[in-house]
Amino acid sequence: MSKVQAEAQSHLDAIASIDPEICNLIRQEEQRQADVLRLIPSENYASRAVMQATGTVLTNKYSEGYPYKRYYEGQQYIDQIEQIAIERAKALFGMPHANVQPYSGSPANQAVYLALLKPGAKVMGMALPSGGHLTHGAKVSFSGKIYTPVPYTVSPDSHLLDYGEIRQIALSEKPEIIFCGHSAYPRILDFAKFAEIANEAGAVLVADIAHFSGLVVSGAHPSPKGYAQIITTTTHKTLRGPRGGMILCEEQHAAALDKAVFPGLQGGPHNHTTAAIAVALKEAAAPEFRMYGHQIVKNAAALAEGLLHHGFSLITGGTENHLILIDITSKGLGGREAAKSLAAAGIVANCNAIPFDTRKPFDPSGIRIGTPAITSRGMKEAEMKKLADWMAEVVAHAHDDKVLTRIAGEVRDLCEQFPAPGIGI
Ligand code: DSN
Repeated sequence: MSKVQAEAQSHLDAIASIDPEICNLIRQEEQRQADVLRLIPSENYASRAVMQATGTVLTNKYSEGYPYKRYYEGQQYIDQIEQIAIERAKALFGMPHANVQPYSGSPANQAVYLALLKPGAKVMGMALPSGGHLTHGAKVSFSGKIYTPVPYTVSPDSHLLDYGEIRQIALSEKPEIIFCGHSAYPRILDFAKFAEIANEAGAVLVADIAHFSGLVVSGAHPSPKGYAQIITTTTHKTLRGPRGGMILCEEQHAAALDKAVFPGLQGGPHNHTTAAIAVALKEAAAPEFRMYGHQIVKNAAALAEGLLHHGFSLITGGTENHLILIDITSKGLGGREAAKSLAAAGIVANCNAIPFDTRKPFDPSGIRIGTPAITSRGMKEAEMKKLADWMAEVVAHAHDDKVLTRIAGEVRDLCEQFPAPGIGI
């Protein structure tokens, strides 16, 4: 039994006796998370404190409503927990109102639609293949089916946002809301420009900062505060909380958004998650978190430099945030093929469409990687150089099991030197 499995034994003892099958799978997942380089940029390691909060009796309680205005009795502790989470969220993001109940990022965005729009209304957002999110008006999502999407793309040449073109589209289409935010755009967003465009077009600006909210609170990415009237985010990506969502907004939208979350979309809030969000927000307010956010960006830059040195083709030529999008076809591989080979070598990424991709979404041209999780383990620039070397070796020997197995062993050795937070609680 490995060290991680031994440690995991004690905190999983009750599951082990009731349901050994599930217990065993959880243990194996813990070991996997300990042993590999997790590069999916939307994933992270929540701290031991955050994980403990999610495993408490708070899961037993129903609390429809908001602090001190509930439909059920017995809320004397739940009210305090949710109020603390709200106050911490407001303080951290500098916004006058916070709702910490959305079950995740998509429900948070759904609440924005429900609060502000009638079906059929025009919504402008970054197109999915350009790096946008499903909920920003993609045809396959509720946002593109119930509302009228007005997509903007990145420039076909530079793959950067073209704010002049975004302005033109906004002025001619007059959408009611404009989403800025992304899940695969490796550059910083210019919130001031977006706000100027939204003002001119008479639209409400919504910043979906799910991917980089941890960078925003640590000062490693500009804040949308003062530009976007509404900010949505998940809590489990760069913010390192539990899986959840939040909405922050100006007072004028507070009542409508609260009503949209409950009773519009959701029933009782997940109180165990709310407590874990409160804990994560406390951690994110600590000075070490500032350093963490900046190190994520430094690591991504170092990794990009290493990859460029090995001749990888990076969308936009590099990165300014936590993620890197690689056109892997220039190495003679498809995105899915490359992701599978990397995973076999202990380097876990996801295949991803690149802007104007000519391949199918299920087997696109790109690989998306990011540094939030490996930075949570304490890895720095030196490890990024090593990682770029391994990635180059993997793509050069993508179907050589001997090479991939050898690298997986080396990756495991490196991982042992950087214990993952929250494993084996
Ligand atoms: N699924 C998330 C991501 O991987 O970016 C976005 O919701």
